[in-house]
Amino acid sequence: MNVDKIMNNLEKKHPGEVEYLQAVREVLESIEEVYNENPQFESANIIDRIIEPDRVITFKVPWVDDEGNVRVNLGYRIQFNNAIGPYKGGLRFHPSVNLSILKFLGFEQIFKNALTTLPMGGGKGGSDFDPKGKSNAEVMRFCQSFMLELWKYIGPETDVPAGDIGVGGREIGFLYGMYKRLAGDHTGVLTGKGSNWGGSLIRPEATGFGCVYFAKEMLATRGLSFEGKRVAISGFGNVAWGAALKATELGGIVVTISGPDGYIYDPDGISGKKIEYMLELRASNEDIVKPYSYAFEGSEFHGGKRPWEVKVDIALPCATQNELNGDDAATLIKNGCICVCEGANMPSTPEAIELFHKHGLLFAPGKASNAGGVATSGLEMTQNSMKLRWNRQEVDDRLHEIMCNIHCQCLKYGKREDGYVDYVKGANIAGFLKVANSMMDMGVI
Ligand code: NDP
Ligand code: 2IT
Repeated sequence: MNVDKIMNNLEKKHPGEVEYLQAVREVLESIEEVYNENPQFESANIIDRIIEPDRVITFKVPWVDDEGNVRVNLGYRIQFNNAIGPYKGGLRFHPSVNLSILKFLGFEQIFKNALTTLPMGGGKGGSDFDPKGKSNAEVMRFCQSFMLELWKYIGPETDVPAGDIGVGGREIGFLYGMYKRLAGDHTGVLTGKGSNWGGSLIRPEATGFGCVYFAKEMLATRGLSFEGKRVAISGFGNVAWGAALKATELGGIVVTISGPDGYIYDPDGISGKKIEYMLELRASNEDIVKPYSYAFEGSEFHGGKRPWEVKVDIALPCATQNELNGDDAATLIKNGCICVCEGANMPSTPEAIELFHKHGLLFAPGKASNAGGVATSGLEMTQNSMKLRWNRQEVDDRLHEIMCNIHCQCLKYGKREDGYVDYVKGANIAGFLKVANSMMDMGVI
């Protein structure tokens, strides 16, 4: 395989799709060796077939705001690959959403879902709609209009969307209500549903919990644990919240959270009611973390900055893509950080990852360490199909087991001769082999 040649061609076909190209390059570079050892992949042209989505659906979403103005947003669903199960992946509502971002997320989702051990293909969707400052009624009307188009393309055995940035329990409720009305049935077409109407317990916490379970396994390879460790978390959304809860429960001291306006440093630790306050902040739709510094004495707000300048042992980036660059990585390393475990999708830039590897840090890519969210979505689908419901402990135990399993897969394919584990390589190879071998079994379709 000639990665540069493939990437040059892809760049020509999709100029300017930087996030998508970044994600594809990372995977190709990791799997190059394994790919070359398996000539059957080349004869079946697996690479060209796996790097392009099966289909890209785009549509307009007209809706009426509270003042009676007619607004139009763009809606998307990328059905990337369904070799191992129905397309599965979240919906993102954020003004930055574009084709490149959704294609990168959909591409990552293929391998992440393969790692979960559950039968789920990869997909992603969303809109450039900005939920910030919108009323409940506006969000509902937008979601209903979005689903009016999307419902034609999804189904419990076809494509099962869920949440992501800007899409939480409230949005899933509005989307599901509209789907139910249009389709006339009550099937598990979305995950992240409310627990009264088919949602799985632990799904809200799952991504953050899973990320911390994964970090716990990584630390254990060096005889370490969360106990007494200082932890920097970025973001203050769903993933950051779950990660803060579990890291604290395991004895870690979470000292930062962040938003687009800056970060909060709380040397006493963000625990107990402070974590619950994160939910209030998020629900306010204000998009800022600054009010935390008024609510809790001793905490500081650092405007326009990112939390990676704080001296910590463990960093959990849980906000968004490319939010931790080479300079941030150098600062974390200088300050003695030992472990970086991604809760978000692709938060570390390639330069940052290179530095983490060079300096021997424990580093986990999101497709392995944040897979707990989609894994628990998979468990929600299972419960929906069986028409029953597991208790919290049962779901949490399965989530924990899945995260340990993903960790083992990374060790299997990522351990170097000197003992260092390249989790990026491990995750990419394990995910790729499962999908590529499944594609081989099914012929050229
Ligand atoms: P939320 O909407 O709950 O929170 C997202 C957080 O990231 C907010 O703090 C948000 O602030 C911030 N953020 C979003 N976009 C930007 C941006 N362009 N610049 C700076 N900050 C930004 O989303 P989640 O917690 O669900 O998602 C966080 C990350 O985790 C994403 O990368 C997502 O893809 C990933 N993820 C989510 C899963 C899930 O189950 N929810 C599963 C696996 C991964 P604001 O919105 O105010 O800009
Ligand atoms: O990035 C992700 O894995 C998610 N946003 C969760 C997707 C899902 O289907 O639960």
